[in-house]
Amino acid sequence: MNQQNQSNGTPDKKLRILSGIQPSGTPTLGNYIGAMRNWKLLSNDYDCLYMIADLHSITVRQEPAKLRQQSTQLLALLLAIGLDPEQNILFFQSHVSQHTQLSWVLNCFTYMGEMSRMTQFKDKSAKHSDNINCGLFTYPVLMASDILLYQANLVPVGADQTQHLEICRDIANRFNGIYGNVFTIPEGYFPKFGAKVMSLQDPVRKMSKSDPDDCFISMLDNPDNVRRKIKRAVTDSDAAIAYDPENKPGVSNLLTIQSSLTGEAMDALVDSYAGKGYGVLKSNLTDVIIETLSPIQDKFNQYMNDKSYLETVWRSGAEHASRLAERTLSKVMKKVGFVSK
Ligand code: ATP
Ligand code: LTN
Repeated sequence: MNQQNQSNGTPDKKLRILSGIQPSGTPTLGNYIGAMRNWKLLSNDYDCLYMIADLHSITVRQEPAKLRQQSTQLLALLLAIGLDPEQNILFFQSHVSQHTQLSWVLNCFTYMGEMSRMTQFKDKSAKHSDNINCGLFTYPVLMASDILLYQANLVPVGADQTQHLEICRDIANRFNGIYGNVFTIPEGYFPKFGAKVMSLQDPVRKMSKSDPDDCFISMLDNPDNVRRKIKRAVTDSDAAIAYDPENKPGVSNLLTIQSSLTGEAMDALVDSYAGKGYGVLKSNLTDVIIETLSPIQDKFNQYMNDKSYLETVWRSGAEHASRLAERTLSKVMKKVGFVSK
C-alpha cells in the first residue's frame, strides 16, 4: 500500500511487487483467480514488476515455436487484463541476464536437502520421470533470484507457491546473515478465496495449464468450450450444494470459482442454491465465466494484432528491469568478493 509519512503527510516510496507466470501453456482460470487478477488489483498501489518466466518454463520440455507463441500471447493477456505498461514493468525473464547470474551465486547458498523437500519438484519429477533435470531441482533458486534482484517487498502468488516463497526468505536471510543487509525479505500475498483452484476432472489436484485440456478452463476458451468443460466437471453422488472442500471437493471448487469471480460471499452463494441442483450451479457458473473472459479475449485479440506494440512493451520492460536488477547484482558480486570490472 502507498504508505503515508505520518509526520508531514507526503507519500513515501511505494512498496515493490514482483511476480511471475510461466509461458508453459495458456493461462487457466486458476492462474487468473490465484494470481493475475491480483496483479491488476495491486498495480495502482505498488511499484510492480510482472515477469513472464520463460526460463522457468524450460524445466519441462517445450516445443520452441509453441513456447514463443505462448510467451507472446501471455504478454498480450497481461495487457488485456488491464495492466498498464507505463505504470508496471512487464518483461520476459530471459531478456534480463541478471536473473541467471544471481541464480548461480544463490545456488551456492542453498542446500540439496532444502531443494529435495520442495513439493513442486516431487510432483513435477513424478509427472516427467523421463526428464528429471537439474533445472527442475534448482527451480526455486531461480525464483528466489527473480524476487531478490528487485528487492521486492511483496509477491502475489497462488497457494501452491508458499513453499517456494519460504525458501526464498531462507536464502535471503542466510545471505544477509553473512554479508549484511543486501536483500529485502519478501512477504507472500495470497488471495483470501481462490488461492488454489482445483482441476475440473480431479478436484483434489490443482488446476494446471500443463494438464490435459478438460481439467482446466483456459483464459482463451470460447463459450462453447467453457460450457462443455463445466458440464463435464466432476461433482459427487449426493446432490446437495454445500461448501465442504474435504468431502465435496468438486462442488466446492465450482463454488470457489463462482464466489471469486463475482465477489459474492461463500455463505450467501451457498444459501442462494438451497433446494437447487448441480445443473443450476453449473449453468450459472458457465455464464459468470463467459462474462469474465469475453471482454479480456476481445482485448487480447486486439493486442495480438499489433505485434509492433507488443515488441515496444517488452523492449522497454527489459530495459527498465535490467537497470534495477543490475543494482542488486553488482552489490552481490562485490559482497562475495569478485573483482570489479
Ligand atoms: P504449470 O502447469 O506449467 O506448472 P501453472 O499453471 O502451475 O503452470 P505457473 O505459471 O507456475 O502456473 O503459476 C503462475 C501463477 O498462478 C502462480 O502465482 C501460481 O501460484 C498461480 N496458480 C497456478 N495454478 C493455480 C491454481 N490452480 N489456483 C490458484 N493459483 C494458481
Ligand atoms: N514459480 C512460479 C512462477 C514464478 C514466480 C517467480 C512467481 C517464477 N518466478 C517469482 C513469483 C515470483 C509459479 O508460479 N509457478
